[in-house]
Amino acid sequence: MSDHDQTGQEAQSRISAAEDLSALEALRVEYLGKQGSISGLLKTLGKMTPEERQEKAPAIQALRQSVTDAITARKAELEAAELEARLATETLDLTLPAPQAPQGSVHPVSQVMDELAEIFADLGFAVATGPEIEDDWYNFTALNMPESHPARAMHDTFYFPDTAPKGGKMLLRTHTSPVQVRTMLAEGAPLRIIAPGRVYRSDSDATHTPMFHQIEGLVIDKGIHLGHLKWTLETFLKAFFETEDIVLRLRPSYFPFTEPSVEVDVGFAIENGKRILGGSGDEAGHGWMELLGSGMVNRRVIEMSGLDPDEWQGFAFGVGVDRLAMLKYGMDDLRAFFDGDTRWLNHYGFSPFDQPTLSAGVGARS
Ligand code: 2NL
Repeated sequence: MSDHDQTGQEAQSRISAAEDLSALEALRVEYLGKQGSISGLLKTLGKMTPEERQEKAPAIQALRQSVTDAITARKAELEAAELEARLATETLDLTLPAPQAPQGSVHPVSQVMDELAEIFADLGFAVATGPEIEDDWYNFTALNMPESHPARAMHDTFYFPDTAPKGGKMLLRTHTSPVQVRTMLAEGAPLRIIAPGRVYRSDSDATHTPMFHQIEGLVIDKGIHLGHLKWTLETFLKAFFETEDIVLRLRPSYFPFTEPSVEVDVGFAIENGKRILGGSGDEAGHGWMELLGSGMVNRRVIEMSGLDPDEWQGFAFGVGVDRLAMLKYGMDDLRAFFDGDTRWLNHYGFSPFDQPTLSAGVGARS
């Protein structure tokens, strides 16, 4: 056996016996490093005559190749073993419950908005949105409240110092009606929309916050009358409060944007000092609660929204979303809605998985 064969065999057995990557690296340096023994053999080729080199070179190069291959193979083995060992210690039991972590909740106002969108979508209403910063034409004039109209003063409006492009005043919308005017102007008739969103009034006490949420509804079509309004509100309230036992009382009222205008009361009973919706308010131990305002859209509003009032009629209504949430879920302080207190949110908030659906109930709670 030649010297090279012997070196080769010895190297092979030392390499396969290397116990870890650092032992293997030491062997690589010993054989193939700059000062390594095989590197030394390669250097001797330079000093040989061409004939001698032709004779000796193949064996030396074969030796270098076989040692390189052996190191590469052993390295792969050792790395695989190391990975196996690490995986064995780093197991993760995916069947364990998730660890305690801070959890968000859906705000009751958002939940109720989703419930309302679900109910009205089922009745063929689309959701319309628009700007919260308005000009006074969309917020007031188009709704039959011209400059000097006393209702303007009653709205406790937040005005901006700026002037609107059309020359009017800029303001924070006091209701979502301007969204509906914009939608009529943009889309024409027929129309079935709800306009939910934030509205602003400079008013603050136990039952009023300067920002609150309103939802308005608008139907424009041919031959629309108060019967359509009453059926729609009854159907909506039964779905929202998840009971067939809802009795409405329509009272004549006044809004500049509707004619006639109707205030809608809902009957309730008092149980353990709490108001429970249901039954006629005229029974003993019962009462009527004012819930929403509505009416047939004033023909002047239809006209200013770009439609012919002799061709198109409609009804509209408006109701406070925060108030609906309080009534359905039993909160008693409106101001707590906007404090951002996580204890309140943990108590009254909803799971993101409680999606309102008409089949499972719009107000599902986990
Ligand atoms: C309430 C009652 C109401 C409307 C809002 C409306 C919108 C258009 C045309 C006509 Cl575009 N009416 N909305 C109608 C009646 C009542 O709100 O108590 N608001 C605080």
